[in-house]
Amino acid sequence: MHGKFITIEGTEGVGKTTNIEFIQGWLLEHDIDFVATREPGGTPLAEQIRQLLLTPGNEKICDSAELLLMFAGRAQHLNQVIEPSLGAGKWVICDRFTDATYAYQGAGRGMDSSLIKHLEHLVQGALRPDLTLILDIPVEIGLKRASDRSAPDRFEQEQVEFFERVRQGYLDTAKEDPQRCAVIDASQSLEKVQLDIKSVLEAFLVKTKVVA
Ligand code: Z5A
Repeated sequence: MHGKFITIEGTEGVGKTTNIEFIQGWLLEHDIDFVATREPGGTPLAEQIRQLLLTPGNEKICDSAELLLMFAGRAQHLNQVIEPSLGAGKWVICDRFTDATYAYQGAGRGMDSSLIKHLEHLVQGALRPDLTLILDIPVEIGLKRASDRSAPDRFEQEQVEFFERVRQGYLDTAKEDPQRCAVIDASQSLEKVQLDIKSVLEAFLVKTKVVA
């Protein structure tokens, strides 16, 4: 049996890392075998690409190089981790995936979404997440949470307007694909956010069992 592919998305500091830990606990409780991973990254090579992408440096990375590096890492990650795990019946929980490319490189940087779609088909074929949790929060709150936690990476040095476009990009994706995407209000207390996540996961599990 093929495993399920769940992705977690959102702008900076929405609580993806925190809530992935919660999701892992929920999967253990339900005796579901899983792999937790992230993008950019997830394999040694893709983690090196992540370093190139996130570390602020002297050479400006042009938009098309940034886009291609995202998909280079993703191709390796799919080949080495995501596809084999799903094929072995495991669930894959991924901190960001291609919706982030539409949001950051597409809505944020202004790159043509048809170009992103083309690369998506090239790298992923028909593979898409089964469920995507979009944690949504006003940009200033997320940036404050992220800056309280650690020094800014290359993306976090962008202006607020960039993150506003990214946030809107995610909300547009959720509108276009409501069957797959669930938007969670991440400005609530952590307990409330996790109750909402749990109810989305429980509904997904029921649907999965009905379809199986
Ligand atoms: N990127 C891209 O451009 N294109 C792509 O295709 C892909 C990625 C895949 C790396 O992402 C960067 O790559 C990302 C987009 C780009 N931009 N950046 N930067 P990342 O996922 O590694 O990094 P991130 O987005 O910056 O995530 P983050 O800063 O690690 O935030 P987070 O994981 O969402 O949040 P957190 O660490 O769980 O929580 C932040 C703090 O808030 C922490 O202290 C928590 O305790 C606190 N927190 C969490 N939830 C709450 C609630 N509900 N209330 C109060 N406090 C909370």
